[in-house]
Amino acid sequence: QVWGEPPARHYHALYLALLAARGQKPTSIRKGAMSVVTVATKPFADQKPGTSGLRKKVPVFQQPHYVENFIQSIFDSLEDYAGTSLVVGGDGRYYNREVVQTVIRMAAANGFGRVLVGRGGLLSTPAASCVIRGREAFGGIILSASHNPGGPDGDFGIKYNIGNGGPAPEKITDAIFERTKTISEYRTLDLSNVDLDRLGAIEIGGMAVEVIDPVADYQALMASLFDFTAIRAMFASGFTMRFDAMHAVTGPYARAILEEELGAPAGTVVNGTPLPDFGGHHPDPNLVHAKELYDLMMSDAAPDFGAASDGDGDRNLIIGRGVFVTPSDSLAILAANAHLAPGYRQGLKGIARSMPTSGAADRVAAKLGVACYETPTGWKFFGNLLDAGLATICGEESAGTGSDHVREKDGLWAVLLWLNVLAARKQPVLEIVREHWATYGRNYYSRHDYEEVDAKAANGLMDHLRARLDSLPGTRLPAGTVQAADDFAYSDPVDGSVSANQGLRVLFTDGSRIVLRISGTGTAGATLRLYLERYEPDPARHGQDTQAALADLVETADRLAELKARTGRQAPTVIT
Ligand code: G16
Repeated sequence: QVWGEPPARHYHALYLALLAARGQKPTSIRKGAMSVVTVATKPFADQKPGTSGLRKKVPVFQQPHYVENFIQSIFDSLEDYAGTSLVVGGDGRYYNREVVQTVIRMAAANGFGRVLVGRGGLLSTPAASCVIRGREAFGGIILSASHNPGGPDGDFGIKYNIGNGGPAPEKITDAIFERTKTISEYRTLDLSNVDLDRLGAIEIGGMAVEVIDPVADYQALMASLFDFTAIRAMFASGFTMRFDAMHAVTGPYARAILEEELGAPAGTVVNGTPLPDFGGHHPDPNLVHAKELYDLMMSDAAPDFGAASDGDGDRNLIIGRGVFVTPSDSLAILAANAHLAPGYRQGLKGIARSMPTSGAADRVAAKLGVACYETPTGWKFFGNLLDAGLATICGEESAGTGSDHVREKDGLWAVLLWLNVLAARKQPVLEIVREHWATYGRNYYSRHDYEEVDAKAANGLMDHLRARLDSLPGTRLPAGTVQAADDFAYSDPVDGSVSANQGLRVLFTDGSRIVLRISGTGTAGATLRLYLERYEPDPARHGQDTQAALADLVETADRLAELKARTGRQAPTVIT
C-alpha cells in the first residue's frame, strides 16, 4: 500500500474482526446504536446529471430534500458497498460544508463502513480521484460546480465517482436519474454535525469518519511523477512564475507543492485562499476570467511562466511570457514532451482527446506511432481507455489535461508537467511552442460560446443544422468545400457502448472544421458552443492572429446555423 493505510476492504475486515471480538455483529450495531431515520420524500423532475454530475443554482439545492434525494438515488444505484469506504470532499464553495455533513450522515445510515473526508470538507477533484484510487475506496462524492461562480446565488454540484477514481459512466448516471424519478424515501442519521476541521477518525453510528489532509496523498503522487530536483534547481536559479488559484481549491495544493516543496518564492501563488464565493470572481481559468494574469504575462513585467486553475482544480491555463498556449496545443506539446518526466519515461500507450479538441494531438500520436482516440465531451469517456491501458495522456479543449495517474483531469499536474519540460529543455515557453508548430504544423483553434441562450432557440438551431447535414458534402462555402458532415457518435472500444448526438460536425477538404454543440454544464438557459479549427502546415504563416485566421469559418458557421438570427446575438459571449 503506497499510502501507509490499510486498504478499505482490509479495513472492513479489521472492523468486522473487532466487532466479532466484542461479540457483536455489524447489523446489531447499526440498529442499536444509531438512530437511522427514514424520511418520506417526493421526486424532483430536474435531477438529470449533465456532462459532469448534477449542477444547479444553490437555491435549487437548498430546497428541502433536494440534496438528500439525489444522494439516496446515487446510493440506490450502487451494489455491494456495505462496509466499504466512501471519499467525500468538494471545492469549498458556498454550501459545501452543509452537503458534506448530509453525505456523511446518509453514508452511515446506508451502511458504508468508512467515510474519508478532506479537512474542512475540501478535496480538489483530482485529489479526490487520487484518494479513491490510493486508498481503494468504493467510490466518492465530489461537491463542485467546477469553474462556475459560487456564493448563495451561484452554482453548486454533486458528482459521483466510481472505484477507479473517475466520473461514473453513463450507465450509472442514467440509473441515478431513473432512481430520482421514483424515489419515495431516504435514510439518514439523527445526528449533529461532525468536526470537519480536526484531522483524525471518529465513529458515528457504527461508521468511521476519517478527516484527512486534503493535500498529502496528492502531493506524494506528484512527487512520484515529476523530476522535483530539476524543478527545484530551476526555481533556485531565478526562474519566475505566477500561479493564480482564483480563490478556489488549488491554493493549498499549489502553496504546498510550488512554494514549500519546490522552493518557488513566497507570493508565487496568488489568490491562494479558498473562499466560498471565490472572492466574487468566476473561477474559470480562461482569458476572460484570468485576464489579470494574461495581461501580466503579455507585459514587460511578465515572469517566465504563468498558470491558473479552476474552482475544483481540474482545469488549467498555461501562459508563457508573451504567449497563451491553447488547451489543445498544450495537450499536444505535453504529449510530445512527456518522456522528459520520470513518470512517463517509458513513453505513451496512446493519446485521447474529446471530439471538439483540435487535431494537434493526433499529429503527435502519429509521429510517436501510438493510437489517438476521439471521444465525446466529458472526462468520463476517457476512463475505459485509461483503465484498459490504451491511452496514457488525455485532454480537452475546455482547459483539461490529465493522464493515467488519476481518472480526472488535473490542473496542477499539467502545470507541473510543463515545469518539468521547461526544466529539462531550458527554453522559454514561446520557443517551445514555435518549435512544436514548425515540426507538426499549427492548428489555429478557437471556441465561441453563446451563453444563456433561450433553450428552445438553441435546440431549434441544432435541429435545423442537423436536418441539413446530409446535403452538405460537396457544397462550396466561404471556408472551403465540405468533405463530410455528421452528428458525432462514439462507440467505446472497450465496452462497446454507443453515445450518440455528441455534436454536429462540418468537415472541410483542407482539414478545417466547424463543430456545434450545446453545453452539458450550463445552469441557465442553453450555452451554445461553436468550435473552429484550421490547420496550417506552413511555418511562414504561423504568426497570424487566431481570430483572423478563423474568420471565414465564423462566417460559414453563421451561414449554416443561422447563429445571429436564431440566438438574437450579434457576437458570442465568450471567446477562448
Ligand atoms: C466538464 C467535463 C469536461 C467538459 C467540460 C465542458 O468539465 O468534465 O469533460 O469538457 O465540462 O463541458 P460542456 O462543454 O458540456 O459544458 P468541468 O471542469 O466543468 O468539470
